[in-house]
Amino acid sequence: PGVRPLVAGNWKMNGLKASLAEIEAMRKAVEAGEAGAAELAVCPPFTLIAAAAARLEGGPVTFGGQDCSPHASGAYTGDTSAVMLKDLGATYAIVGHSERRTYHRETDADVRAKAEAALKAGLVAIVCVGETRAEREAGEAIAIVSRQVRGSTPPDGAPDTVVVAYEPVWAIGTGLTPTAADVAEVHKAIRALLGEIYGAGGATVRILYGGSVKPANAKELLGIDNVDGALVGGASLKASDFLAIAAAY
Ligand code: G2H
Repeated sequence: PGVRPLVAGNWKMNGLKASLAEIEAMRKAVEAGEAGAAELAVCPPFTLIAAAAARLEGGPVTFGGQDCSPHASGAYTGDTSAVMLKDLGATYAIVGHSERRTYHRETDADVRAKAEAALKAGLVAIVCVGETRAEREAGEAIAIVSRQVRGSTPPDGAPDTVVVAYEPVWAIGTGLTPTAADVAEVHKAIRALLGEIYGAGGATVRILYGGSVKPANAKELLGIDNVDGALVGGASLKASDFLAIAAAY
């Protein structure tokens, strides 16, 4: 609905110093007008964010963290706060990615607390939701995703401080993607819920699709109604693939 699409790269626990060259290549390509109309964002691991920030400063490519603490600072060994990300010039914090929900047992309430911390720090929260294969096979996809959206989004945010990313867990890193009809159905349900939560603002919250997005399927997936961009994992590590996805816009 007239919003600028967002193509965000989630590097997960991938990337070493040498990968900064990919980030430089992304900036160059976007500055040269080779990346289409979408906003490009990259979320490298925390170890690379400061160096990425230096390379992206003043340019059109935005960046963010893959997680943030619900706290602003303090005795939380190993954690990184949204305030710290903002301090480096970040725009986004991904929260509630299914890998965090699974491996770190994050609940909807945990994810909402992180999203609220992100907003408080002046970041945009990319709130991830998605059903497992068993949940989809049991016909529960919409119910699960609805529960996650209701429970994980910050009620005071939106439309431009919240992004929702729908990532069916069974499509993540597997090469499997849902049918266009399945994606359309879930995104439509999320759109309706966002209207309930945020009122008129819900219409312009960006809803991203994530899960095995690659150059070969980007055009189809990104052309679906209520799909306002993509959260890209594996295919965001190489600038050429990432840019080819963004070129769908
Ligand atoms: C889903 C996605 C990015 P991939 O997790 O968040 O990863 O594109 O590798 O499936």
